[in-house]
Order: sequence, then C-alpha cells, then structure tokens
Amino acid sequence: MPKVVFSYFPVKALGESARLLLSYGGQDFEDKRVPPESWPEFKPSTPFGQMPVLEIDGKKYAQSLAIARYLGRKYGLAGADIEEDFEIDQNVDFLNDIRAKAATVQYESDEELKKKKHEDFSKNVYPAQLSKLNEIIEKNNGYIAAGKLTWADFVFAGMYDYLKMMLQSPDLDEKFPAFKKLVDTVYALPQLQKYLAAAPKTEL
Ligand SMILES: N[C@@H](CCC(=O)N[C@@H](CS)C(=O)NCC(=O)O)C(=O)O
Repeated sequence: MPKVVFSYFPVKALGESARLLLSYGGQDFEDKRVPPESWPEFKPSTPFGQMPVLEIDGKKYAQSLAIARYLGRKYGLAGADIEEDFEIDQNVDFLNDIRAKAATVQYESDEELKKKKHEDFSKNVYPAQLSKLNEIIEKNNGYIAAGKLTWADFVFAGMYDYLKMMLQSPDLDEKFPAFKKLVDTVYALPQLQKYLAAAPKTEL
C-alpha cells in the first residue's frame, strides 16, 4: 500500500471529500490538519501555495476536484463511460460555481459591499442555482450525477457545511431536503464509519 499524507486546514470545506474518498477506498493515510498558525511555513512546500495537498509516496498533488476525481476513478466511483464522466464533471463544475459565487461574498473585506453582494445574490443568483442543483439531485435518484453514487457526492457532502455557512442559509436543509438526504447517504456509508468515529468534529 502506498504511503499517503493528506494535508488541509482543520476543517471539512475543500478537504473533506479526499478524506472521505481515501477512507472509502480503505487507504490508510496521515490526516495532517495544518493549523492556520503553521500555514505560512508550510505554504511554500505546496504545489500552488494552497491546500489541500495529497502526497503519495512523496509525490505531491493539488486541486481538490482533481484529487477527488483521481480517487473516485481509483475506488470505482467514476462514470461507466466518458459520457457519464462528462456528466459528473459538468455537475461538479456547476456545484463549484455556486461555491465560488458564495466565496466572493464570504471573502469580501469591505463589510458594506459584502452585505450588498449577499442581498443581491440571495435575491438574484442563489435561488435559481440552488433550485437547479436540487432538480439535478432529484433527477439522479438522490445523487449528483449518473443516477448513482459517484465521487461527486463526496465533494458535495464534504463541502456542505461550508457551503451552507457561505450562503448564510442555516435553513438550507429544510428548503432543499434532497441536499441533506444526500449528505446523510454519504455519511452513512459503512466504509466511512471508522474514519468518522475518529475524525475531529468541525463546524465547517
Ligand atoms: N482550487 C483550489 C483552491 C484551494 C484553496 O482555495 N485553498 C485555500 C483553503 S480552502 C487555501 O489554501 N488558502 C490559503 C492560501 O491561499 O494561502 C482547490 O480546489 O484545491
């Protein structure tokens, strides 16, 4: 078995999909949770000056979605053909669009502009995006794509709390029950239970 080290901040956000996928695949890994105060020292050693980073036998790989796609392929969670792979990528990219839009609000440093952006997006952007995502999940038997469990579901489940916080939508579970149901489906997978029991509980 290769030696695997997975590095990310001590939150789920963009890192949890890989932790879940590694656990699903039965891969032992060092779950390195880098505290913010150690980040400036660690940053120059990462491929793009960002985390997450997946290290396999000393070789470092970055980009959360590329990591999740790779692990998905490795553990039988990809599409059955290139068209299904396309659909998975497409729907993950859409999910990532929602995350990226909300992130422009979350990381806005001008408080007044932040408030304005949130009001604007809550009225004019998020409702259509979230309804579309809900429709996609309902059409896919409760999954993100291809009508079955794929690595995309691990991306969604892993970032759900982070997304909810950035959307400033604590009632997301009630508004779109398909979201929470999918998160629960992923977190109930038997292959994940050992990891989940041992992993630190985090809000995001
Ligand atoms: N596209 C990258 C984005 C990674 C990213 O934004 N990482 C953030 C944490 S969520 C980070 O490392 N921030 C610290 C920094 O940029 O110095 C991915 O999906 O992995």
